[in-house]
Amino acid sequence: MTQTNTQPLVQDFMNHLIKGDRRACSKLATMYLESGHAVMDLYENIFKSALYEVGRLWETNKISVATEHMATAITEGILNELYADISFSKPLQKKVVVACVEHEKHQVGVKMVADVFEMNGWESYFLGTGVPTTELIRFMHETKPDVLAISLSVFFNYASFLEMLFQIREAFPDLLILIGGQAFSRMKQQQIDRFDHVLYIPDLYALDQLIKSWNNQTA
Ligand code: B12
Repeated sequence: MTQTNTQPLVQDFMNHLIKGDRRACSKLATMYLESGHAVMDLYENIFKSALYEVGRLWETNKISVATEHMATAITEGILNELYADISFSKPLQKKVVVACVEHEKHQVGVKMVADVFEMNGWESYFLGTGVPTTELIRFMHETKPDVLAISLSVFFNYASFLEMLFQIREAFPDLLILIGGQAFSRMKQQQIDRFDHVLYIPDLYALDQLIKSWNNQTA
């Protein structure tokens, strides 16, 4: 694989997104993969960077809410298209439930998280946004995951996160919970360490390493 300066590609991808040019976005993603990059690089270096930039444009009123929604919808569509091209490791008998904190509306990042688990041979159940915690718990009783992965992007949903954690802990006292998302990114490690069996993971590369280390232990 050749090293690429991704900044021009991010800019191109973002311009296509805000123009609503799905075909150009899809083509850029395919070309990036064909040039030897991994799906995870595409997610981290192109999609994430472009969406963060979309967020900055929206925050500074340079694009409308509608344009921002369109940009996200296109990216999610491409994630779904790419699913067929992802190369998966040999299936392991490991399961993860992947969900958002109740009231949280951001699901693109955590959808990528589900894909990274699958790439590593895990079965992932991606629930996305809007699942009440009681229903999540019911689902987990049925599926009996080895790990729960949850995402929180906006800090004002932090109280919902604490409430959710409390309810999940009552039902699953020892279950390992991975947390991630922008709401945690500026938090001090001590604030996270006070929760038992909870690990904060900043990005897909760190997640991939962690899953690989678990898989090696059980191999
Ligand atoms: C698209 C978008 C939306 C869409 C989401 C639609 C959807 N289907 O997801 C909609 C329009 C619904 C939305 C709504 C809002 N949004 Co918004 N949104 C965005 C935007 C532009 C992109 C989000 C995204 O997909 N990013 C790309 C993904 C790949 O990145 P990521 O989420 O960080 O995920 C990565 C890591 O964090 C990590 N990760 C994430 N979760 C997890 C979980 C685990 C377990 C692990 C291991 C890792 C992990 O993995 C990913 C890959 O590295 C961001 C801008 C930004 N900086 O992200 C704003 C942004 C997140 N939104 C913001 C805000 C303020 C809002 C609103 C409050 C706006 C409003 N006034 O209504 C509402 C909140 C609604 C709610 N209750 O949640 C702020 C949040 C600020 C904050 N941290 O508090 C941001 C940062 C924009 C900004 N600059 O101000 N938004």
